[in-house]
Amino acid sequence: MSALPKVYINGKFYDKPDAKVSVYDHALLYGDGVFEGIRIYSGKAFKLIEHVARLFESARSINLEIPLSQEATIKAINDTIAINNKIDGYCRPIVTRGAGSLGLDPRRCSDPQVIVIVDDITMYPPDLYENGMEIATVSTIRNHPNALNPRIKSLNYLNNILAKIEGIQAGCLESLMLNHKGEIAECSGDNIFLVKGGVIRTPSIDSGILEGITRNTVIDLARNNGYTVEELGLTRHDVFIADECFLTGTAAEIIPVTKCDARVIGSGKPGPISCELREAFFKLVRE
Ligand code: PXG
Repeated sequence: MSALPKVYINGKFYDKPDAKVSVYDHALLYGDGVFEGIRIYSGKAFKLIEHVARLFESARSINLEIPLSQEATIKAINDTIAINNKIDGYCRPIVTRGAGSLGLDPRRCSDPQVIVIVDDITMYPPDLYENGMEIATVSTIRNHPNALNPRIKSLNYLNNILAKIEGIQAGCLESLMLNHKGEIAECSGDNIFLVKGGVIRTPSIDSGILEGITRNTVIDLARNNGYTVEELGLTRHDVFIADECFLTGTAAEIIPVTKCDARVIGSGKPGPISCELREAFFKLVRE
C-alpha cells in the first residue's frame, strides 16, 4: 500500500486531498502561470538544473517573479521527491500568478503559489515502443510565437489539448502540429525527429516549439554517437519521405513513429537509428 502523496505548497507539505489553491488564483481563472514536468529516475530528478532554468525563463517571459531562488526551487523539488520516497516517477513544479481579482490585471495578484507535485508517471503503452506509434497531422496550428511563444511552458495548454483531441478523434495518441508557416513544429506534448540518409533532423526552435529537455539530450547523444543533427524548417513532405521518425519527451523518452496520416514511414518498423538512440538514452538515465 502506498501512502498519500505529499504536495509542496509555499514551503509546507500537504496530503494530496488537502493541497489546495484559491479559486481566485489567476492560474485557474486564466491559465496564468508556468510549470515543468520532470522525470525521477532512481530517486533523482533528471536534468533538474535544466528544468528549473526553463521554469525561470518561462516565468520571466510572462513577467512573473518566482518568490524563490533557483537554488531554493531545486531544494524544494528534491525535498518533495525525498518526502514521497519516490524512486521512479514524475515531478510537476508549478508557479501560479496567485489569487487576484476577477479582472486580468496581474498587479492585483500578490502571492504567487509555488507548488511541487510528485506522483507516478503515465507512459505510452509498451507495445508502441516495440512496434512504433501512429500520429496524425491536425488542423490546430501551434501558437504563433508572437501571440504566446511555445518556448514558454505556461499553464495555458489549450492549444495542445485542442490538438490532442483532434489526434484522438483520428485514432492517434499523439498529434503533429504545424506552425503558422505550414512547417512541422512539434506534437501536443512531444518533440519530433526525422532520419533521412543517416542524418537526423528536427524542427529548429524558431519553428515555434518548446525547447524540450529530452530533445536537447537526444541531440547531444546523437552527436556524441557520431551523427549529424540538423535543426531546420521541415514540412510534412520531409515526414513522408523520412527513413525513420521518433518523438522525444519527458514521459515518452524516445518513441518510434511508423505511421503519419495513415502513411507508412520508412520500412514501417522502428528504424535502427531510433533504436540505437533509445538504447543510449536508456543507458544514460539509468547510469
Ligand atoms: N513539446 C511540448 C509542447 C511539451 O509540452 C515537450 C515538447 C517535450 O519536452 P521535454 O522537456 O519534456 O522533453 C513537451 C513536454 C503529458 C505532458 O502529460 C507532456 C508534456 C508536458 C505536460 C504534460 O504528456 N510534455
